[in-house]
Amino acid sequence: MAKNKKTQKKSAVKKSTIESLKSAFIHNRKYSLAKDDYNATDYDNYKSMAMAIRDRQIDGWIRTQQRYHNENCKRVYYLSLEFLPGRFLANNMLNLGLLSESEKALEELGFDLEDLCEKERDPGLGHGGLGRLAACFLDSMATLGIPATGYGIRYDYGIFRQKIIDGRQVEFPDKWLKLGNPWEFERPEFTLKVRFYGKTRKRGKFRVEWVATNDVLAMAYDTPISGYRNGVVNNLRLWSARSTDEFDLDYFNDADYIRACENKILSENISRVLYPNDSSYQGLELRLKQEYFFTSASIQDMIRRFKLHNDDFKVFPDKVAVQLNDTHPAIAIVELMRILVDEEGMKWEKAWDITVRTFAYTNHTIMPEALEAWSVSLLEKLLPRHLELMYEINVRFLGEIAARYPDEPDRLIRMSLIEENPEKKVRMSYLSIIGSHSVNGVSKFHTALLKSTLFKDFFEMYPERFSAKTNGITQRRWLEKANAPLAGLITGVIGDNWPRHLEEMKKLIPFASDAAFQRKWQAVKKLNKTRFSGYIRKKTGIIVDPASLFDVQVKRIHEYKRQTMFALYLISRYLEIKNGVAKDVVPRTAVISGKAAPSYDMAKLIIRVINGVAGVINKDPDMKDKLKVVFLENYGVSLAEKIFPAADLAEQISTAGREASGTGNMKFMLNGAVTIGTWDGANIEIAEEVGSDNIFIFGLKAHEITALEKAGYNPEEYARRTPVLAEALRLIREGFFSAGDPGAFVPLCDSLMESDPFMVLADFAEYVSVQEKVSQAFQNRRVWTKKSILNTANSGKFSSDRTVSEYAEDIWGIGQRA
Ligand code: 26Q
Repeated sequence: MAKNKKTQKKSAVKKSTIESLKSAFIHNRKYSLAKDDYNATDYDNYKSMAMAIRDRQIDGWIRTQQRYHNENCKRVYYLSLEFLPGRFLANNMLNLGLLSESEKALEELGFDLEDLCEKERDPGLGHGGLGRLAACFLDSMATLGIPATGYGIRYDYGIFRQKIIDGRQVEFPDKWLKLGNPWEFERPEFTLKVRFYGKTRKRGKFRVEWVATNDVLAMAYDTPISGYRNGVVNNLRLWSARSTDEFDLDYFNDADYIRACENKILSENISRVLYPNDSSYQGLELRLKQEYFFTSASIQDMIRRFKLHNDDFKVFPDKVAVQLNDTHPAIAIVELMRILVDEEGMKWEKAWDITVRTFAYTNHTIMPEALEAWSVSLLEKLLPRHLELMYEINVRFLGEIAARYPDEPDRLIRMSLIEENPEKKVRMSYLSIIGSHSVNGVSKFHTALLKSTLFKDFFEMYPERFSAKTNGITQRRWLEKANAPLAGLITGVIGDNWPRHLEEMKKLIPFASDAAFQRKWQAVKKLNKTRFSGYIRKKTGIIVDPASLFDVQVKRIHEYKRQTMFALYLISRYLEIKNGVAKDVVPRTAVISGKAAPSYDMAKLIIRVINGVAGVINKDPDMKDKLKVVFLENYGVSLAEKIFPAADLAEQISTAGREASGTGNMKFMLNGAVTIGTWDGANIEIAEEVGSDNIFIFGLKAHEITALEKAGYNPEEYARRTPVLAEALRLIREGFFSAGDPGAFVPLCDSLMESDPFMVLADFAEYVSVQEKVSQAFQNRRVWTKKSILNTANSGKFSSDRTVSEYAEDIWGIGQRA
């Protein structure tokens, strides 16, 4: 009886929620958009619903921020040049606990939730892993009740939109704000001045004035970030550049006036566009301006907030933790020093102690070409005071090294912040280590490599600063939202705790071999694959078989990630099927997606090769039902959400030692895909969790790669030893996959045959033989399904909730809340 009453009450509440969502929708459409049933566009309808949901975040937002304020608690600031949050609508519904009510409300209004969600533009404010990690962390920090704010740039143009035209990547500008953004709130009252150029003037022993600067304004835009059903709403604050409105009135003539206006317009270019390069450091002035612009505004904002409650900077590190997402915001270290020393008049030693205790640095790569080093001459011009401070930091640091290692002058050269040749540059990673109390890598293996190679000297000097924080992903977006059918099946068996506590997935282990559960698991995968096949057909016209093995590689296109090796494998299968010598005939559908940096010629050529191979294979009648190759354009968060649920096999095949962690690997695992991968990054920890029977590992280990490089690597030898590889390379070189442009792929073949810096050929033979094992395993449905279930069941470690808790405990010095 009591239970009955409770259910009755629940359904009454649900009903009234649905009614109120419906009336909010109608109200918003009419009074915010001035539209009705007749003239509302699809986007208007999306927006009306978005506003209804956003309004339901606001009470929690105000309450949460008020509570942080009243409690004067320690705050975490996550500084990142990149955020890839994905679409907000369905995710906010999910986190607010309004998903089913919203779906029903929309249905009663005559709309389909999924269709409406498709109208939202992805905020593409990042390239890949590092930006998506920042977004997963925001979700986890709000869910764990951590008082955190994300700071970044509100780029007018996000990462370019990729189209494939004649097999080639073509870039188009991503004007994502064109139709407005219902999730952000403009905060003109939080507009801060950021200074550039000018010169310095001494004012006492340490204190210096920075004058005659050229100023730009930073205007705040806030986006609420809801925790998972806990009432917590944190803030993502993105800065947009505005010109100052001081006008110099003595223009000599019209031309001066025009030039003055031009300069004002140019200053707003700072937040215009995300640099699309994630592979090589370029050292461009506008990029440095972006880094300093958002960093300076964010530090000013933190200090303003700190001063509301505290009057002594001594306690700053007890109230403020700043996490640097790679070195991109590292100039923040120097900015805080400048404010403490020059503006607050603090002694150097005290200011430095506060700074070091405030900052923590996360490294995401050991590849030397991606490491930031700003030229001294550029710094001197753009940030003259910061350069002086960097020199002072360096002099003192070198003094420390000399005192500690008196007989090792080499160390001074190796560890100096200043690189001397060929041009004087400041090494931003060294600055980040020296200026932080914590340095972390993003997987255990990556951290071990940092300690033994790139940062060896620093690890010897400050061992206590280094730790591993293995990346994670939010299971809310990547399973509950992206894969509702699987989420539903899982909840039916183990209950609904896993969205907060992913370790609970372990409860699936006893069901891994259960025949009835396996059948349900297979049915869900089949459903997802069938739906995704429909998507492939709609977007590319290619018809794929949902029963085939979906073999997927999605990530940025980069030589070290070795999409080339996957392409070579597909060619080898093509040849073997064609020649009737294929050992297995398990039908496969290869799915590849990812963007290449516009200036990275080799990566763009790899895209062309894949499309060339796809063209030949897909139209060959002998391949029908056996092999299909699909390149999906414009990879991003929203496309990823469609792909992961449909994958059987995840390609994680980087050259060992190069992939810091990977997070796509975790999204596949969570969705029940099995990994084929190298002993690299988080693959190693995935193998540890899932067990060697449930992952396919192959290839040279990192130390073997290094040894082979030292011994002298001759890729041609490997091609000679593996005839099908030699044949594949010959066909590529001779234009078999580039009809109409026979020489197109010669540079790729030359690179592979002459130097092969990422050792594709060295790993190829073993890769192919492990792929055969994959096919065999896939043929046995029960064997494969068990592996698939065990991947999901053992994915608990890879929740970003776990990652963020470790940061909170070990780095930020805040105990677990909520
Ligand atoms: C640097 C200088 C100038 C302009 C751009 C850049 C730049 C921008 C973005 C350099 C690198 C990036 C992105 C790096 C990245 O996404 N790294 C990935 O980070 C993930 C999260 O830790 C890891 O899982 C991946 O292994 C790592 O590749």
